[in-house]
Amino acid sequence: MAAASLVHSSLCRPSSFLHQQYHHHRFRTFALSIPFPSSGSPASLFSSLSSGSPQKKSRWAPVAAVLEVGGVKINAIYEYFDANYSGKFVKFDNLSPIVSTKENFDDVLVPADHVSRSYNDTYYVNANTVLRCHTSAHQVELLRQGHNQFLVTGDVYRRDSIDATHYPVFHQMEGVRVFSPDEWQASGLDATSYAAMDLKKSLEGLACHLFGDVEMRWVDTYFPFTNPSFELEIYFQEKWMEVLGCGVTEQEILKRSDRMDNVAWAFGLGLERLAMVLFEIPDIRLFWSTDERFTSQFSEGQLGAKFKPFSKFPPCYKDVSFWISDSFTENNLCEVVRGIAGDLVEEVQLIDNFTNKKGMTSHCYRIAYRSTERSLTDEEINQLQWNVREAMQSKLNVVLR
Ligand code: FA5
Ligand code: MG
Repeated sequence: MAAASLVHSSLCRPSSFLHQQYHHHRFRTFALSIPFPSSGSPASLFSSLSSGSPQKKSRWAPVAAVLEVGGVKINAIYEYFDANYSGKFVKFDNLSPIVSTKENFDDVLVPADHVSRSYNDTYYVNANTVLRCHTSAHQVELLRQGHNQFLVTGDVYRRDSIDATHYPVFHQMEGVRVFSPDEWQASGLDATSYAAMDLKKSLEGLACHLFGDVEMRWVDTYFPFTNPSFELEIYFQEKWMEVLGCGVTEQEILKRSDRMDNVAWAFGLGLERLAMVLFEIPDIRLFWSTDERFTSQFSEGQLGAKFKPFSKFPPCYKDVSFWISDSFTENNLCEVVRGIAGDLVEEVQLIDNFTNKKGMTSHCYRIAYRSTERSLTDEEINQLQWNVREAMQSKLNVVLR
């Protein structure tokens, strides 16, 4: 899960300011506000939260072509698992994204003081209810229902940084596979090594199935629910991009679901990130674009399709320096910036950080404004930056320099 510092701020809670601002996006199921681009598409995603809504289809319509992209990549992953595990993986793709803190955190052993539990990282509906920040929230209920091999696909929500590979709403697919003792005993390996080997083999196989020849690497990492834990990175746009987290399930999770004698692996992959590699889509914001020049490229939903950039509009950089307060967090700043500039903000990056003799800390952030669809005028950007500065002062309790 995203590592971010745990600092409390009133801004972390669903605020009436944000609620009013996004009111027109019609969150009908709950009064929770998430700063989404004013261009509209993510709102259609939200309305689908009220499951069974008759309008669901039409709300999705503006991003239909993009979802087609999603449809293709999900099918390709399903195909892989069906082919390699003779259809034994059970698929779930309509579990509610509104889950209890128990499901999202406790059931998967997330410690009480883990950063991901903070209002700074997760969208809380109320003290005991969140918008799931990962599909791992469903692991335990499905294990308890008796499933031993399953895939869970769904929308997940996070307060996070802003750049080409992060967005506050995205999609994950969770995979879980439970082994019985005879499966590893025959191998001569211990249970954990066997599961880790099978996990890496399965995911490398999936990457080959999806991408063919790409450069990838395994990185050791930490998750509260797996040990050992790994991330898979793919070399994309001259950088290593993390596409999934995975590992051998903690025995405690199996114990709690009556699988004392078993071992299991689990993974959670970022579907937009996979699609970015698959279709050479350079920026995650494009998944929310209603621009014909983008959507028309994927309307066929062909696996071999590659994104043809229609033109790259120039970015405009604005720096903002300020003395931080104790409650300052980067996620809060990003939420303020996204709340004002929507999808016109491409990146928010800390470029300078120092503490003076009096112990006051100054940060300088560089905000990159760039539309994926058109050129922005100077006036428009100046106005955005002005509004961002105003909002920073009133919402973040920082002193601009
Ligand atoms: C998790 O969410 C773990 N639940 C994954 C897992 C499952 C590990 C089962 C072990 C066992 P992480 O926070 O790294 O891990 O997110 C998983 C993937 O989601 C990332 O690799 C990335 O592909 C994607 N992702 C994370 N944050 C964002 C974001 N803000 N925007 C888009 N994609 C994201
Ligand atoms: Mg990660």
